[in-house]
Amino acid sequence: MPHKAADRIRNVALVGHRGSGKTSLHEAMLFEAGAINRLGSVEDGSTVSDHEEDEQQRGCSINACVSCFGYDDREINLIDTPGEPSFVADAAAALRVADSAVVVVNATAGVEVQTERLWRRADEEGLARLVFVNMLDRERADFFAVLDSLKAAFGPHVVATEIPIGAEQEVRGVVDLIDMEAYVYEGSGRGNAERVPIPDELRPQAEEYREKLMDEVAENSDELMERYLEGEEIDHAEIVTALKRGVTEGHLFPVTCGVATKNLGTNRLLEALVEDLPSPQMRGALAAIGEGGEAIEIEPDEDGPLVAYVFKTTADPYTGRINIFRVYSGTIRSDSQAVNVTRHQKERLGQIGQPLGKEIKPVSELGAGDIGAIAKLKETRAGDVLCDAQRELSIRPLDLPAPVMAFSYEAKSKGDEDKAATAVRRLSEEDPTLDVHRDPQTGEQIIAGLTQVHVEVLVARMKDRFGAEIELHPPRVPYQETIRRPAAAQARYKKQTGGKGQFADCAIEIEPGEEGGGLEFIDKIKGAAIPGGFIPAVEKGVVEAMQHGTVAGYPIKDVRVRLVDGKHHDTDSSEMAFKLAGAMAFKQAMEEAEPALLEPIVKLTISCPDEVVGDVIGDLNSRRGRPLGMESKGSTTEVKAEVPMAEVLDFAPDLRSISGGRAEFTMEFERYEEVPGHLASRVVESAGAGTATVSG
Ligand SMILES: Nc1nc2c(ncn2[C@@H]2O[C@H](COP(=O)(O)OP(=O)(O)OP(=O)(O)O)[C@@H](O)[C@H]2O)c(=O)[nH]1
Ligand SMILES: [Mg+2]
Repeated sequence: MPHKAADRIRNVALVGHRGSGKTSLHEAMLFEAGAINRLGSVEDGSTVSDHEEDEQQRGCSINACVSCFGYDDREINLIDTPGEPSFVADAAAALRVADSAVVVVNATAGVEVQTERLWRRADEEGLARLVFVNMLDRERADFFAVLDSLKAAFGPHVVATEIPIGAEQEVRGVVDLIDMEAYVYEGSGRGNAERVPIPDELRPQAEEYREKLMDEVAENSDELMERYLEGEEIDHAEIVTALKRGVTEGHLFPVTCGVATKNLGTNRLLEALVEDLPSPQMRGALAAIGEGGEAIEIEPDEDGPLVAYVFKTTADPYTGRINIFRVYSGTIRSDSQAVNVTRHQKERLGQIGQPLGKEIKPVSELGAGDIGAIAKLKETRAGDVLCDAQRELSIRPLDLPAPVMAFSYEAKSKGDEDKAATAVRRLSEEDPTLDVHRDPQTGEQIIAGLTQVHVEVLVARMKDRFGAEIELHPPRVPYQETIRRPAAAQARYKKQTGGKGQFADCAIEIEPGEEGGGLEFIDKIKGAAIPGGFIPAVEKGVVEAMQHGTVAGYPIKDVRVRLVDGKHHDTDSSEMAFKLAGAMAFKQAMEEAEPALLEPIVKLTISCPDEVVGDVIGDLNSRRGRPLGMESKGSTTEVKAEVPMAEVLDFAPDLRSISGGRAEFTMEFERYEEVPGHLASRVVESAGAGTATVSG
């Protein structure tokens, strides 16, 4: 048997800031490796990776895209990811299942916001990394300035293994600092690299950067360090071994460079992938979580029990649901069975395959370390684990930002509600950063995402894929009402129309109750003034009356009601009569109880660069915010504040513009508080007379 697959595979995520050229680089690598015969471009919407129509229209990746292809006797599973923060869930999932990452950086911009965030994620996942400085051909591209920005952001172990030949439009090739050879590129065809001696004028610079590289490489082997310090010659194989150790252990981050759209440097990058980046075997065991929260080591052994983790689900109205998974242990086979241990469901597995963009090449089996796709599983979706038999096993959930940009939505045309509901549900299965629910108080259907762009893309997808059109509105603020002082009332419901009459009488006392307590109903009836059987009816009447407050028609909360007295009639009393009497008594009592309007207060936790803290605080002040404190976390500051919900509906886009997209926040409900008098009248006005009328 040849060596096991887990030695040969490289699972690599391409990550980086939006527009750094990941999709173009993914394309060029596929092309150079011979997996495709035409070099597509993002401009023409012809890349393998951005195969969705909306990706092509927006010129930006929305979904992660996996391509499995062979190179130099190795199997590369390359995952292109979106750089736009709205779609970070896919970048996070890719970093979870990859063994290493290529961080793509724009040579004119250097380290950007999302570069840093994704670098941190890769740290958390313990991933080996190399950097590709792309767009060397652009005006003002500066490889060395970018190298400095990388070192400043990520430490001294970021080290160039290549330097460019020429600059901007004149860029022609790269110098390989390991072998001290140069490559120049002619056109963008496959095999466009020609090996040449290092140009004389670049020699001194190449020597200088080689020395920096060797200093770093030697640190990964004591023996090598000794010989290196004594000035001994060190051969290629030794350097590569030490470099690979440093990269795999996360001590060393090689920096390469090129021009994705010209297929310049991609052959070198492919070499680096197979030479320097770890295989699943080298990455070692996955730490899964057992029943009691204990760690279970899953070894990448293709003869072991099956453990496959689904990291991406796409909902397609034609092909159905497609799940993309990584096998951590064992072998997954076409036309077999598995158990979804997350959902305790058996799954019949049909044809499995290896994706290349949207195409899926059928295969009979995939072993530990590999990545594959499967269509038409019944219950399975991203985050689930497939095994051969039921076992208590889970994988640490992804740490994703909270969906803070909420809208209420409704189907654009009457009769389309079901279609809209299905589309929303299917898309929310695909996207863990999307929250859809019905607000229990306002009754509105809510769709919440990370940003406005995020929600807009989903709304467009609903229309394109499912023909479902929805309209978005700012969500209604779930105001409430309460009372400020005790009051009492007695009410009698009496009717005598012909035969049997209606009679009920009750006396109640009301007072402010505990915060968050809703209604506390206390039965203080003595001597069966109201028979026990009718008392729940009185309470029902109170509950109904509380649904529409007298200030602006919002539900009344936090009231204690004592039923203290009443009268009944042997033949004319009924549940209905007592319900009506209960509601009447409550409404009467409300008139004396000084009703008040309450608004929800949320707690914001904002993480922003130090420079914008002042602006953020200023913005919070203008939203009636109360700062709760600040804490410095490296180069960012965490600001906490309480703010009325009514004031934060447009906070997400505003924070984005204040901070240049560099701030993030989470929002959670805290409590209700009284609306200040001058604002209360505005809420009452906008609630309108209609809602304020009290039914009963
Ligand atoms: N001049 C030049 N343009 C490039 C290069 N690489 C990519 N581009 C262009 O830059 C733009 C963005 O490239 P993409 O490949 O879509 O970037 P991306 O990183 O995938 O972007 P997101 O998916 O939005 O994160 C496109 O117009 C590309 O044609 C390059 O090396 N040189
Ligand atoms: Mg892209």
